[in-house]
Amino acid sequence: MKAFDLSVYLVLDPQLCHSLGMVQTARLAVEGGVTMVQLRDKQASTAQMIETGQALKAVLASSGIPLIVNDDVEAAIAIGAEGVHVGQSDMGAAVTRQRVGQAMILGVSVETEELARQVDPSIVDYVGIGPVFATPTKPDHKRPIGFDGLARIVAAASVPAVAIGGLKAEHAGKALAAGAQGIAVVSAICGQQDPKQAARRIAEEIKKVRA
Ligand code: TZP
Ligand code: MG
Repeated sequence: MKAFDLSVYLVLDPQLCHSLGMVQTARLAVEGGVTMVQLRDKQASTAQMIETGQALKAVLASSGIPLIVNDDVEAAIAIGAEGVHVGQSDMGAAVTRQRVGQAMILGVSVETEELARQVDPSIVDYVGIGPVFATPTKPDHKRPIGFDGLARIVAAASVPAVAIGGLKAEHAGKALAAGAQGIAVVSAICGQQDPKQAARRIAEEIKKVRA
């Protein structure tokens, strides 16, 4: 059984994280209580992904928190990352699974109920669902789904889900009420003056909602 916790899922973005850098941001966010970390850098070469990923791996080593690599399967394997996340425009889930083997965590982005229904739980470990809200972090995002859309898409998926898109600590309650296991955030942590405190706020909110 693959152990992972989608509660507070940090997605690193090199632009938004640029003041502290992705590695230092991740270090602080882990201290604050994030439960998953994804390296997402759409511009980076595989060599750059590997370099950053190895530094992230070192930061996460003692924490037990999985490192997930967005899109670049080759980099994910080279880094020895715990997982890989692919979008609808990336390599398909089945091909990705073949490449990474059974042990790696495989996440897939889904934006509609139809895509959620197509997710094969023997291949995919979790889905990222969004954007809940419009967000400048991903300029090419699909139409926002809101919490109602989130609930419908979560219900259509046969694997655990994490919500994404414009989410802040105060949205944790609604995301969990819609059936998501947690929230995935970029700008709520990356580029914040105090990423540790920002992560802690989200982690505490999730804890409060679950209590
Ligand atoms: N996928 C859907 S929305 C999004 C991604 C990667 C960006 C989320 O960023 P933010 O800053 O948390 O709104
Ligand atoms: Mg992708």
